[in-house]
Amino acid sequence: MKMLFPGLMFVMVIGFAGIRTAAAAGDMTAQTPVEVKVQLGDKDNSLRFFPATIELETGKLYKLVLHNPSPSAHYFSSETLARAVFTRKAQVLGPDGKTIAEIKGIISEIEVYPGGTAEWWFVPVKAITTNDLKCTVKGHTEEGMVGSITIK
Ligand SMILES: [Cu+2]
Repeated sequence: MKMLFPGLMFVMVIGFAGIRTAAAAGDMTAQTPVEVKVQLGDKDNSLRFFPATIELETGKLYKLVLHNPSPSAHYFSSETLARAVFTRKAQVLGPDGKTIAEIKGIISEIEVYPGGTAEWWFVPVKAITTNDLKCTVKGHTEEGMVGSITIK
């Protein structure tokens, strides 16, 4: 019985170390992000998303890069996507491509101005299929600036 106690302590110490390691590995926001690029409009001012179909998977960290090369401001807006992801941050890039602002908290839509780029870093936590991706600038949805998003 006297010999059993040190052995038990050893098992407990190793056990707690194991729990700590498992918790760190479970931090999905610490992954290297999968980059997905979506262009809002184009130089000819087409009212489209390129691509208009986006496929994602739950549990992976994504860096959704939203670039607007067009002469008009555009929104990237999907209520269903916003409710199916955990947002780590959003970033605004300056003309040299360096981050000039970082926004934390819940994001539901992002407006990108002509020539601008924003990044939305998130981890999808729910499987969805939606056609509610749209640009909410007046008239753009009606002109076809819409898309679909699937999270598997
Ligand atoms: Cu638009």
